[in-house]
Parts: sequence; C-alpha cells; structure tokens
Amino acid sequence: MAILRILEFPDPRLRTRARPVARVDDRIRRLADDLLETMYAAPGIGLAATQVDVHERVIAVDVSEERNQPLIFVNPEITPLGEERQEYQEGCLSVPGFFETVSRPARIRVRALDREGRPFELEADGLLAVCIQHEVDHLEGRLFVDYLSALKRQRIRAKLEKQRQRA
Ligand code: QAP
Ligand code: CO
Repeated sequence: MAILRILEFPDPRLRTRARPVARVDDRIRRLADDLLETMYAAPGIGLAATQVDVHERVIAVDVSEERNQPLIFVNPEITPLGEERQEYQEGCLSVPGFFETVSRPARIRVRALDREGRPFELEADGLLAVCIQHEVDHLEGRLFVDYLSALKRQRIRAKLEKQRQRA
C-alpha cells in the first residue's frame, strides 16, 4: 500500500473525466487500497482516483465515527431518490482549508462494483449521500467549489495559489 500525492485546486488535471473500469483486477484493488490508505492518512472521509491523478472510475469513502467502515465503489452510478435536498458544509482534500455550504439531493441510490467486481446497490442519506455525490463529481472533473459563486471560487483559488507560493 502507498500514500499517494493529492492534486490541489486549481490543478487542471482535477478537470479530467475518468474512464470506466473495464475489469476489476489486482491493479484496481491496489488502487482501491492506496485510495483508502491516503484518505485515512489525510485524514478525510472520501477520496476519488482523480484526486491522485488516476483517471479511472474508483472512489473510497468512510464516514463512520470509528473509521472502520471502508467503502469502495467502482464505476458508481447515482440516482437521486425524490426531490428533497440537503445542505452540508463541504470540504475537499484538494481544496485544503476551505469549507462551504453546498445543496444536493438528500437521498440517493448508488449502483457500483465492489473490489471483487461484483455489482452491488446501496441507498444513502445524510453525510454518506453527500460524500458519495461529492466523490462521483470528482470522476466527472467537478469540484464542490463549482457550486459556489464565481467570486467565492476565485477568492479560494487566489488564497491557495498565494499559500503555495509561500510553501
Ligand atoms: C468530501 O472531503 C466531503 O480542507 C471528503 O483542511 C467533505 O474528506 C464530503 C479535509 C465534507 C462531505 C462533507 C479537508 C481535511 C477533508 C480540508 C474530505 C482539511 C482537512 C476533506
Ligand atoms: Co473532494
């Protein structure tokens, strides 16, 4: 297992649309393990392959208090369940230090493959639903800052670029 380097906004590679995984093999299982290890080390509650510059449709999530409920989704497909929306203060390991309110569908169904390549289905609400939607956005090249005003997004970008100059 390995801790991978996380790309940071506004790195253009974060805008890449990830390709579907054709076959869940040892290479994909290693990627899944590395995503989990990198996420736990950060620490974070979700990480998409896009964020470590691997453009394949794999995400890792663990929203449990004890950090002992790792979830891997390969080729995830989201369907909103109903019209209700929820707001949540989101952050992102690729946008370090910034948390802003985003509105998303409150309940979703996710269909995906697990780390053995078996199809599974899960219904989610609350933080888990927020996190899965946030991570699947990464696979489309979308970031939570895209839901904010252009002014807010530009301010975040300027602050991160300034910080990086100092580092
Ligand atoms: C996505 O994000 C998420 O800025 C996962 O300084 C976040 O794990 C979904 C993190 C919130 C729903 C709600 C961010 C850690 C972690 C930071 C993360 C930071 C330290 C973000
Ligand atoms: Co993120």
